[in-house]
Amino acid sequence: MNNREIAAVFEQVADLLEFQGANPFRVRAYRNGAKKISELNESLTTIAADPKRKLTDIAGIGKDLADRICTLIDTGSLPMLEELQREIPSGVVQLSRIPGVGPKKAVVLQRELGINSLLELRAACEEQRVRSLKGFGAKTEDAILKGLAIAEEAGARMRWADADVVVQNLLEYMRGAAGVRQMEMAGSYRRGRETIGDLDLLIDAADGASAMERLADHLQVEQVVGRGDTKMTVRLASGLQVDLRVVPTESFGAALQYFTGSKEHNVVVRGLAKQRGLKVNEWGVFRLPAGAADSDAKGEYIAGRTEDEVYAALGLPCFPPEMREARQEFVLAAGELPKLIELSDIRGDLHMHTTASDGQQSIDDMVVAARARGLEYIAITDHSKRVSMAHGLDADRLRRQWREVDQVNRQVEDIEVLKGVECDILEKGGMDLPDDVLAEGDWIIASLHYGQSQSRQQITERLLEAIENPYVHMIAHPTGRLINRREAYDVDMDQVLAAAARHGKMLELNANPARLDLHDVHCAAAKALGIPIVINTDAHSASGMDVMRYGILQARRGGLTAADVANTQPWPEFSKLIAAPR
Ligand code: DGT
Ligand code: CA
Ligand code: CA
Ligand code: ZN
Repeated sequence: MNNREIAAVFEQVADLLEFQGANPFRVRAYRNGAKKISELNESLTTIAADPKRKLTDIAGIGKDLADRICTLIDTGSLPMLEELQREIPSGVVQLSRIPGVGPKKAVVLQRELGINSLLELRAACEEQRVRSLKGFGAKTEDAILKGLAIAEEAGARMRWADADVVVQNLLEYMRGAAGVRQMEMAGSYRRGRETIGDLDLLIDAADGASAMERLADHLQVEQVVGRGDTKMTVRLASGLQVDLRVVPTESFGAALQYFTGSKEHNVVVRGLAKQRGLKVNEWGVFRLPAGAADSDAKGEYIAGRTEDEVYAALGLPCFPPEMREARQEFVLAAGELPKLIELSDIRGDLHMHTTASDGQQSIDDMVVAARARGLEYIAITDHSKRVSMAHGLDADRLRRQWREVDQVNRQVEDIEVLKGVECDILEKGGMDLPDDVLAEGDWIIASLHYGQSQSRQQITERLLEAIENPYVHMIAHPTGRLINRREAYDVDMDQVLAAAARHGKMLELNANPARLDLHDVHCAAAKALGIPIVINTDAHSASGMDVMRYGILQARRGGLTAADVANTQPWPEFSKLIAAPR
């Protein structure tokens, strides 16, 4: 964690403590600490790692805060904050973040008016109930309304995996509407984007009005934002907005194509249509009378029932939705589109943790889980000792674990179990375990968990050094970003990719929905350089292996085929890939 992130955690703690009405001195200690930290010129991680220095020597950092800083650096989270978050309704924390509200006012709004969500806050402001509160007034009310607009503008985008839960529930429910003939979720959800702004639901139904009625009645619907004859917008309790469109059967494919997007993809599609004297919109593909000004002329309907039909009318293949970003797809369409990777192509999972470090289950449990998912090989890759809060393994413990892995592997006939490790790349550079230890493993992952706020040059050099280490097979989660939570560390990915290609090393696509790291564009860049990608779950429990499908979606957005992904290879082939002379 870098200073800015630690400061943000302390600010959050202060907000929550204040909300709880805690001792103001305690609240101030956290706020002060946050302020001091954000003004520091030196990384807390560096100071904490130096045995000759103490965090408490920093002005404004007492024993209490110093301990919490250590916890944050070691684990990336703070149990105290998590507990506070459990106790305090998240809606109220949300309130306090609205510009013009703040924690003090949030407390009053919650206590006096029972407001727990942004929607309730907006309603209260619009009904002018806020201005009558002591210390608020009409000006404050206005400021809060403006603040709400800003917050909505910045509106958090939901991770795909979280949106997927909402989508599955919604589709299941809407299938119960009368006379539904076809139903699809279009938009960024269908394209498998990392985050989703809103949901775009298309329904072809005998009775559109009753489909809209059913959506309005959905328990998850907090507000019907707008409603027309064929279009309705609702906001769900999760904050996600859903645009429902009722579409005639002969236009369903055209609407699906149109509302799947992306906008950029559709711009190119319309351009190509125009070259053929055609016009394409959400109602269909139309042939224009010769010499007609395309925007006005109606034209003759020639396609629209299915997406296949729409693209075919334009002389284009039906692009998988994940490809529709106006990147490479129109170039690829000149030949045959690549057959994108599917979940069933995966044969191995090469990043997972057990109780030896921060996992929740044993090696045997993970083998059982792998078998249930049809895998042929797995690697046990617990953390190395640097990750002290995860009880990372030193050389002795790792060697003992590897003997156990060998034993399990001998007993298990149907699955190859590899002796692996997720070895930290140290802040000062170099690996957390000596080469002679790494040499005894089957599968060595290098990853960078600490010193993430270092300069671009430092981080890049640390990664390059790991790639050059003859015993390292793969770099895990190469950019370190956490979606909606933490930016990637500053790294020169061009150099990392070039080095991986030069040294024949693999790069991970970590399938954890919070990571999805590599990004799609980097997957495409790696593919172009012939770098094998490995899609791993980084499972910390048996069920953790279920995230593989998110990684597959991301790989598809990167245009990867099974051949581009090393862990689609059968075990005999994969074993050759990793046994190459070092
Ligand atoms: P999101 O919701 O921000 O995650 O991203 P999308 O791609 O789902 O965007 P959204 O919901 O605004 O619209 C869905 C698709 O509908 C979009 O990819 C293309 C199409 N679309 C929507 N509005 C327009 C528009 O004004 N012009 C054009 N050409 N296409 C649009
Ligand atoms: Ca959308
Ligand atoms: Ca939309
Ligand atoms: Zn891991």
